[in-house]
Amino acid sequence: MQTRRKFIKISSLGLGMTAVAAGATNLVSGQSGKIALGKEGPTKGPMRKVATYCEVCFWKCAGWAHVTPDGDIQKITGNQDDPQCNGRLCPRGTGGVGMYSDPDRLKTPLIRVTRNGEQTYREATWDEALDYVAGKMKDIAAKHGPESMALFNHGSSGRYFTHLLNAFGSENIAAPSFAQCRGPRDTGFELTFGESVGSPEATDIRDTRCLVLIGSHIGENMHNGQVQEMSDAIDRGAVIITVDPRLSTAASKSKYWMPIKPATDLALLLAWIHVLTHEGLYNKEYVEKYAEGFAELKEHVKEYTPEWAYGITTLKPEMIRHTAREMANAAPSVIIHPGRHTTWYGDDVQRSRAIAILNALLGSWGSRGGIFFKEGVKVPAFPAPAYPKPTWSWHETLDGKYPMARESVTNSMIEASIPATGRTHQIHGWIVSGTNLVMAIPLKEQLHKAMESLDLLVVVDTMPMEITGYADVVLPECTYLERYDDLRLSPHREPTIALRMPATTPKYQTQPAWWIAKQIGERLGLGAYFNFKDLSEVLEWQLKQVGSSLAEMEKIGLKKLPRKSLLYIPPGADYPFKTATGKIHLKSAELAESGFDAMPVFRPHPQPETGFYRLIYGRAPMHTFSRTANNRNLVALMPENAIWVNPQVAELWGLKKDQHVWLKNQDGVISNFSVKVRITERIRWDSVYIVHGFGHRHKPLSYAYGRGVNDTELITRISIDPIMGGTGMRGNFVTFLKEEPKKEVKS
Ligand SMILES: Nc1nc2c(c(=O)[nH]1)N[C@H]1C(S)=C(S)[C@@H](COP(=O)(O)OP(=O)(O)OC[C@H]3O[C@@H](n4cnc5c(=O)[nH]c(N)nc54)[C@H](O)[C@@H]3O)O[C@H]1N2
Ligand SMILES: Nc1nc2c(c(=O)[nH]1)N[C@H]1C(S)=C(S)[C@@H](COP(=O)(O)OP(=O)(O)OC[C@H]3O[C@@H](n4cnc5c(=O)[nH]c(N)nc54)[C@H](O)[C@@H]3O)O[C@H]1N2
Ligand code: SF4
Ligand SMILES: [Mo]
Repeated sequence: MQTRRKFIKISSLGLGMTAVAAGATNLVSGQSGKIALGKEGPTKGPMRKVATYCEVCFWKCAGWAHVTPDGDIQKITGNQDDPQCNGRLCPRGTGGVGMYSDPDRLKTPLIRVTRNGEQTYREATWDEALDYVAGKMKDIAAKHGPESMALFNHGSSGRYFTHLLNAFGSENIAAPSFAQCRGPRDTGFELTFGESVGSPEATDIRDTRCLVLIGSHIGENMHNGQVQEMSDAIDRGAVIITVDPRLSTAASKSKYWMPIKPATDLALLLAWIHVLTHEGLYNKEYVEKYAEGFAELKEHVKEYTPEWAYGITTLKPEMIRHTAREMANAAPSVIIHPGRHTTWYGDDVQRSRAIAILNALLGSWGSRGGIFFKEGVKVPAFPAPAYPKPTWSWHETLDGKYPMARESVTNSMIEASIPATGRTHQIHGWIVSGTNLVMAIPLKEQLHKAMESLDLLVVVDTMPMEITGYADVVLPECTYLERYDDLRLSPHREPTIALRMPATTPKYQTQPAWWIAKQIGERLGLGAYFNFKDLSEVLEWQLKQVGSSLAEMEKIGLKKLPRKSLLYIPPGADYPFKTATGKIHLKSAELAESGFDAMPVFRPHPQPETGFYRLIYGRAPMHTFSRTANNRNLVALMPENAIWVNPQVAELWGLKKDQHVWLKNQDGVISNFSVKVRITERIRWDSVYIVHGFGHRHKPLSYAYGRGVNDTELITRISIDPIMGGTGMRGNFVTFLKEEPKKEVKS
């Protein structure tokens, strides 16, 4: 174990490159709201259109970068042929050019050094930085085995480091998109149907007659194709039912808004199941043919009446019955949306199971207007030797917990990085690529302990996000607009291939992740796994296998291929589900065998004490998590978050519109910064709401620093789902401080 790793502000460097950078781009004045994209007046000559797909979020819309003859990116537009976006990007995708032109970008590799007893970074050449990383990885492998290197990743760049680690001999690879995001949903659906809905979700919103959103706030959650389809569905007269303690944008467009008491959704879901089963409203033919465990389920929900649920959810029994009938009337063209960020209260797999069961009772899986079967293009992997077999993997980091975790659990990997007596599977080094763990993971103390204990912490990022301050080595990646990446092959209604290629040369000394991984690989003697000069060679080879070419893809950006499989189950056909028995599991023997409830059971969650309000959080259409908080184009659209407070509560506290308050949680943790009050009837009195991704405390993020508050800091209590390890984050309660609290503001 090395000396305690201190947080370093990247600004403490003499960044010689900055001046050059500032001359090369000119943007913006985020604060005054004025934006000038690119240079003053376009350079003469025709613009080039370069194929790309967006990386501002993981919907990955295909588009075009419009580039001046001298290589300046003027704008980004959607690709008309892409069914994921239909030629229209969301505000974040359009503003994506701000990621490329951000003057605060990481510019050179950095290495942590100690000068005069103080830890700081020094600028390094790529050779120095890569040699350092490879050297340390070799040491770790020699001392502890290659398995003790782990990767945390999110987004396109993670793939190359996954390949690197697999070639090195480690399968310890984790992403917050499982245990902090969609893990409970995927697990609940897999336990029920044998598979989940994937990303982009296979929800047939385009053709649905009834869409039920349980806290899923489509419209603010801006997943493009989904938003477009929902908007069309509303125009067609589809019934939208939204269950949310807040009048979300989706709720405001819905026929029914059900302002549920937070943390009680499972009671509502069970009552709906009760109505469908006990009033004979379920899809009998479908259930008889494809499902098992119906009689037990019916018996199980006998007492879960709408009257019972009323006392828990505060939703009137007539409304529960009425909405259940709306679903039954529309069946099977009905979707109880599985949601995506589902780590809420710690019993999230069971809530997702209840959602899956409702879909099964209505016959929506495999039906038009329900959930379709997705299909993608299968492209072979570029030839490389087989990976060595590790002696242990992330499964061992679970310590026998979370038996249904189908993917590795970030929290367990972090815990396994903290030395403890008796720990046999210890992690000693991390590569972190494309994830700002400091803002994404609620277990702050554990995270810090782990980061202090490591022998090596490498961060690959485009921006000086909080996580970079903990690294031994910071490797600056170029943005998605400056690089090739793997082909986008995400399965959906139509099989498609989308190309991302460099629209211009990388700024500063930045490099693509594929290059960084290859360089480290070669230094580790793993060159055979990176047997290409440039990623374009790999893409050219792969495209050839499916009858296309790079030249063709450069012209069209996106290629559609014909479907080979069915989109829906043909009427009356036999369809084997991907479960062990081939049937939908209304009752889960798998869960029972592991000691969990075979069918969802409602158990109450803690409620706020007097003077405290439940902290709930979500998305805003113009930002993606914390990654866009410094993007000046998007900061101009939404500079900070505000706290939504019900008028009754505002009156009680004497809060005024736009007044700044600090938030204090149930454990006495106070927000680093203050936040504006937004007084609105659109939120229940027992809850407050903020958009995640704000309240950055790393000063080099000059536009994001100190704007709004960070929900993650206030999430000190988590409820871990015992089934798959997800960190339920909505069991925290805050109160208001009207005066600035006396405390040191860390930066
Ligand atoms: N409190 C709280 N916590 C949450 C959530 C919440 O709502 N509230 N949401 C949860 C959810 S749903 C998720 S999916 C996770 C997401 O958590 P993260 O994956 O951490 O999400 P981002 O904020 O997008 O962080 C991405 C990081 O990638 C960097 N980056 C951007 N582009 C590139 C690139 O091209 N290359 C590289 N190498 N890096 C890049 C950004 O600068 C940033 O540091 O957070 C989870 N955690
Ligand atoms: N613009 C934009 N869009 C995004 C993202 C982004 O960063 N920016 N991130 C993407 C990602 S990775 C994810 S995972 C998704 C997340 O988006 P979703 O999966 O749609 O939603 P959540 O974040 O789970 O939930 C937010 C909603 O839940 C409500 N809510 C809070 N507590 C409760 C409760 O107890 N019961 C009910 N019924 N509702 C409750 C909140 O009021 C809010 O409206 O968004 C995706 N889309
Ligand atoms: S939904 Fe918006 S941010 Fe996400 S990939 Fe599409 S254009 Fe980009
Ligand atoms: Mo997510």
